[in-house]
Amino acid sequence: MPEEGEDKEIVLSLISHTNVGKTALARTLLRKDVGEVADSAHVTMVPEAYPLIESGEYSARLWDTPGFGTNLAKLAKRIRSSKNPVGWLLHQVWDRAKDKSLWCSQEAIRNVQDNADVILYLVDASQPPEALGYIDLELEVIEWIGKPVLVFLNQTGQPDGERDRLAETEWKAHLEKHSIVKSVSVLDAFTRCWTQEHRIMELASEVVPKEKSKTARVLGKAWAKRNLETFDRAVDSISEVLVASAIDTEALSSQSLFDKIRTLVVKKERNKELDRIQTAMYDRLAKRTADTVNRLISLHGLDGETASKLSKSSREEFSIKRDLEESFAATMGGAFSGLVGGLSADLISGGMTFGGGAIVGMLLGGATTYALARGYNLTQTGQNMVRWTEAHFMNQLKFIVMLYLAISHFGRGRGSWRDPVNNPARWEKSVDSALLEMEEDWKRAWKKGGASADVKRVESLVHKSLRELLVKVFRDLYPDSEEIFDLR
Ligand SMILES: Nc1nc2c(ncn2[C@@H]2O[C@H](COP(=O)(O)OP(=O)(O)OP(=O)(O)O)[C@@H](O)[C@H]2O)c(=O)[nH]1
Ligand SMILES: [Mg+2]
Repeated sequence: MPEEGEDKEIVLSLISHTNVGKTALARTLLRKDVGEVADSAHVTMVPEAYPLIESGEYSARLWDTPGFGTNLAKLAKRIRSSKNPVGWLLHQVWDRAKDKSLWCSQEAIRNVQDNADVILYLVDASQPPEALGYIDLELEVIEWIGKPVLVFLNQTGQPDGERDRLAETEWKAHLEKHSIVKSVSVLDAFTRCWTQEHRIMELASEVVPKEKSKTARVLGKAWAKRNLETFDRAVDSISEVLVASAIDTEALSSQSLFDKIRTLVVKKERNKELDRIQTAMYDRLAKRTADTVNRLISLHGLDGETASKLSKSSREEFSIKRDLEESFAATMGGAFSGLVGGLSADLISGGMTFGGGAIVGMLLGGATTYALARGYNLTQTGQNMVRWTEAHFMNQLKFIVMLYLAISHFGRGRGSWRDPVNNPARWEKSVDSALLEMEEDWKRAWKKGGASADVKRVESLVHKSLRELLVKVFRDLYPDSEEIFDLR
């Protein structure tokens, strides 16, 4: 319930030097292609406000504004010597076309003065603080107006928590002289994680006037909850695809798998039944995975789809990948190691039809090629059934979790979804350690699968373990946001 004397609306303004990424960040936060994004000065010419989040009677708006221009610095002496620098700046008459740089600066200043409760001041962190001389004057202008500033470091590159902490420390030290700067944190329009977004409002709640602090707190919570709902839907989708793999089986006719493989190896003939099984299982896996990835992409407010064709490079990589032979030899206990080369060559020249399965090869490069190769490693589960091996199932799990992390970090401001070429090593480390901790849970989930699975039981084990796994990973990667997962 709103309280007496409180102000139920909060206004955040994106302010920065031109071309730092205000509009890109607005797109990422709003999950909408607002305004125009381009790599040149003064792309945004008119300030515009967008609804950001609401909860009951509380609401927040986000302003995207024209950037401060380079020419402002030329007036630094004049501005600083004025008795009323802000008044002076606002009363100059600058031509929109001829004095674009100053005209845009004036628009930014007007927005700070007239609209903002809190300034989200963006900094291009790809440059060292000393290289960006314009920042001091811009912050001084905001300081004269007296609105609180939250500094966000943009353009940081691939997510990397350790590097981010260092950058924050460095920038904090550099900006210490500006008392108006209340916090400095990384929030990259291209690579931020959704878990970090609601922190903006939490930080705002600490710096807004008293009558707005509850508003900011309520909205921070609503923002976190909105993102958490997406998370829970993502967990549902990923669980579905994993359950489908855990229970996926193919019947095998009377001759044993082992004999079939031996025939295949010794005679160097293709076994039609094994081909059919491999193809059918891969096709199903590939289709399920592609569908799920596309669902996750749109669930996260992104455009585009995962690539549906095997890229030339990963096709080539596949054909020369030694792991295929190694994993195959390992499965067969090394019995046929001398012959396996012939077999793999045979399988490859036999022309695997990956169909939509291409995406699996596409997305994780080498790691996935290995995962695919291990798919030959089908297990004999009863007399006549084969299913994915536990190891392959675990590869599938890791594969989709890594992709989900990539989607979680992909900001809409970056454009349409693009499959990752590689993922930060830090994610891999975090996922591996969470998987190791939960090894028994996942083994149990896989064991419960197969042809005669109690599907409900598998679903509940997979769903619970998956949520737990992802929460562990996010808590590890983003300790500042960990309380988000306790909200319900
Ligand atoms: N690598 C990287 N590039 C970014 C990021 N944010 C924005 N960019 C790029 O920086 C350029 C400028 O982005 P905009 O969002 O148009 O910048 P702006 O601050 O709104 O610029 P003006 O409206 O002209 O003041 C574009 O080429 C963006 O693609 C980011 O987080 N990382
Ligand atoms: Mg812009």
